[in-house]
Amino acid sequence: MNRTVIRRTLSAALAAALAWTCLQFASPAQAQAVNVARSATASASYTSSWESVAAVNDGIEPPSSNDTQNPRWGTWPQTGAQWVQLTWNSPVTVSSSDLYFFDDSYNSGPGGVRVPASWRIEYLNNGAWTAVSGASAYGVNANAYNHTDFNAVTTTALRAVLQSGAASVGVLEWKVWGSGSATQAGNPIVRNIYTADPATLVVGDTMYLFTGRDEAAAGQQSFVMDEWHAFSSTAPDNDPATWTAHGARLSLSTFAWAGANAWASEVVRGPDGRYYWFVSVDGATDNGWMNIGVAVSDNPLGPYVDAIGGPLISDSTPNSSALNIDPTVFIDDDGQIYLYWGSYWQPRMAKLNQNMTSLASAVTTPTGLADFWEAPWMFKRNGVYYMAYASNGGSGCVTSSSYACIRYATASNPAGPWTHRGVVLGQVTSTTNHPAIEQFNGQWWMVYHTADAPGGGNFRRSVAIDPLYFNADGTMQQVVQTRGGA
Ligand code: FUB
Repeated sequence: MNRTVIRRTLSAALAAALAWTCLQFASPAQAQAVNVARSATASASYTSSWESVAAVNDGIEPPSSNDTQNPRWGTWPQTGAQWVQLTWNSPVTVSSSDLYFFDDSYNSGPGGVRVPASWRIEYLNNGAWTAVSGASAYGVNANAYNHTDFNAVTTTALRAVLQSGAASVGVLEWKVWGSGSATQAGNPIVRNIYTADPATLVVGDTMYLFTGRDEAAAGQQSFVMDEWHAFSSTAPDNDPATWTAHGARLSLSTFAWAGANAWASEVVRGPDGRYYWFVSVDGATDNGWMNIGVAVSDNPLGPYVDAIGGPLISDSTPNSSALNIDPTVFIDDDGQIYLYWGSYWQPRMAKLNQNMTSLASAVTTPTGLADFWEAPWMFKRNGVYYMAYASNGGSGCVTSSSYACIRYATASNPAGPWTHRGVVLGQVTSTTNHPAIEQFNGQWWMVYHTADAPGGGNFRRSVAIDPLYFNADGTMQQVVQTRGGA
């Protein structure tokens, strides 16, 4: 099959699909309350054309007040009294808030947006804006949340009125704690953006989740993917409240040689203790299609830099796959490192050197991965090697070859041969299917993506997580997919 046919086949194999509510964060101090801001619609007195008022309740944790990576609300060049408002479809009862100001003077920024001179919280009270009573504090700190307790009010709208000081004003995130109109628990676990191609990594007491981001417009029939996001949890579950969003942590711009398609990825801790983010990207400077690149960082959340300066795997790699995507890296107990990848029914494997950035063997073709399509995920349990992968054929799997289930195979050697064991995750609502399997605190999890989010589709996917159980003989039970608290 030539490249043109392959591309058309990919497009044909993937068909497509609103306003919604989002991820919540619960801190110990608000154990009973939920962040109802996530289910509100944000509006403002004024928003600079390059900023976004939706940023104030998008659930992304600001790295600092001068956040240059994530969406922000700012009013430059407007000054004076400026407000940002949260509106709910039905009444909420709220009694505290945490507000994080946008201030770009930090670290020698231009300083066109600064913390306000003062501010207050108002609520809609029988059609009139009324200041909340009993406010404990209206802090104006940068690089931190400013917490305010106040006497509980029941309302459909709340606003923060900011009086500018040295410059214009802005807000990066506003959490409002209360009850009512709360986001429904359950899959999908990220609700403010569309996410796809999950990969997990456990570091100490934290499970990290790395995903691609689907940015296709409603109805668009192709992938628009430019960046990868990170999330974390110390108690992973399918309740969005158990996950913290860290925003985009890697993008195409990290790879000077890449042009498009921030597709599936995986982060692995290398022998040197650093974190290696293996990604699928379309190279801009070669004649081929997709490549596998590697970025490296001292921290799971970055910052990441290109570790090679070019692709690790490309179409010019001898015996590479028809489509060089979907890397999964496995480090065995003896320290040997293995890279698996591939699509279009062509799985591939090569050993990696200890530097994680060069091949230590020729590329080989694993055998026994019955009906392999793409998206391999490798792990080891009780001395047995497991390979899960997306399959678009075979019995008991899919209603049409446009869709994929997740099959798995086992082996006694990481290089195979593999023995097919069956289906561990059935067809999902998106045409593509992509697994990450992880154990955390004794519980195994299947992380995957679907088209289940409001406005979702084949190119607007959302990550979900459900428990995975092993039988006594080491086989895996088929995962029960849940959604929306079901
Ligand atoms: O997200 C783009 C591609 O779709 C991934 O690389 C595949 O695994 C499939 O999920």
